[in-house]
Amino acid sequence: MKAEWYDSFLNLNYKVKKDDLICVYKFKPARGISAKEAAGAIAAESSTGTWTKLATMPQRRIANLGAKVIKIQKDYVTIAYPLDLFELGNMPEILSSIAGNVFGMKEIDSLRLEDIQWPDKMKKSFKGPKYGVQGVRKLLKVKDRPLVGTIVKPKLGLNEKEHAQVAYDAWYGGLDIVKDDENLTSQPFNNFKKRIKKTVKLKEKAEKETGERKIYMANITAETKEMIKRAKYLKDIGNEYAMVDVLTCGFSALQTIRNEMDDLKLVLHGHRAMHGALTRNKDHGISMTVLSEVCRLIGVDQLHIGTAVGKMEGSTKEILYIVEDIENKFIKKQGHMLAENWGNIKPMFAVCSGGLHPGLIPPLIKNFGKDIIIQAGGGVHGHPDGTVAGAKALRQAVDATLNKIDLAEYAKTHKELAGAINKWGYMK
Ligand code: CAP
Ligand code: MG
Repeated sequence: MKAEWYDSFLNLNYKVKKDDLICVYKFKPARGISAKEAAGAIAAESSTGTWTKLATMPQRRIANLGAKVIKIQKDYVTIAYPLDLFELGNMPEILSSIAGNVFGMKEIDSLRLEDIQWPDKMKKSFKGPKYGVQGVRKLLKVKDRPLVGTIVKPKLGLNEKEHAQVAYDAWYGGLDIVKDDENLTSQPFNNFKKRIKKTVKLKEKAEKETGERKIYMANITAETKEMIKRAKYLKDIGNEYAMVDVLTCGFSALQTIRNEMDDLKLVLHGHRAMHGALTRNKDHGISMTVLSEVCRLIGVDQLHIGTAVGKMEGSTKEILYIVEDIENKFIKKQGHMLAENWGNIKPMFAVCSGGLHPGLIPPLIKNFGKDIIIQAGGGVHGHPDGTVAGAKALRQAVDATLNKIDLAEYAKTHKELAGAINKWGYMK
């Protein structure tokens, strides 16, 4: 049965208003459905419409409130959403509109939210990162080289004392950052408070011995009130960072935690566990670009975005676009991706992680530049001579790359790096 009024959401001559939110979707109409019908359905169901005309429709014109299909070009449809459709500062509501029911409709075979252009009034209703790239660099006193870090491995199973020792070895070996893994919270074998206490104590020891600032990104992921309690504990014990699994926690909880950071003043590290369920299928779901923009607006200071050279899916082209989109003030229109002016929303630090080891550092820095946070777990703790050597090898690979020295050449005088590239090889 043909829906009655979806085509009234088509307005290809519509003149976009400065307060409109603009979305680009990649779409494939279902069999027997025209591109216009499918596009109208997306606009209707993501704004004011439903499949049949309504007796409850008020006399006054609310058509202006409805979303408008402004462009259909090959596989892409562009839709303009009047600002009044949304509650400013409420990310869950905004996503329930533009990324809600639309993915389940029979009118489409597949649908992917590719990019969003955010109106200024909406951007101003979010806090953005408290620290961002420059704030994190200032905290660590590292001016322009990539930050290097590790994840304590194995991701689960170590007790608090073992965890703290692995972290200490990584810092002692020269790494800036140690983080908990995305699924380590407060399990029977590793209690949150005990872990933090032991690890922060050894962080301070490593800082004294190396003379360098060190960072511990402790995972507070839990029920929202519990997350706030854990963040307060980190603050009280003098730890500067908290880590949150942004998707499994949800954007409502993430906004709550970001609000708490105004008082607690912790840096927020965002892990994107579960993103693949949304981002992996290039025809259906939500792009990592959109998830990154949502996190920048809400105010995560740094976010995992991929490596292209490591173990996780993601192309150099897509990841490079995301690095530019989250770290720059202006982003130009590129193909079907929209231009953006981030105004006063601070740049969010790009985190490259997943299957990295010293041998992959040259292409990583060549592709994405120096404003990245490099995280290697197996690539440090899997070093044949252990964590301290693994940490040294990662730092050495960064130093060699920044000084444009071939890794094999540099390894001749740096045995830790030699150990790493003998085991894992290297890319130029
Ligand atoms: C990396 C990692 C990170 C992934 C997440 C892991 O460990 O700790 O969670 O990087 O993926 O558990 O796999 P390794 P992404 O260094 O040992 O691979 O950054 O793509 O979100
Ligand atoms: Mg992990």
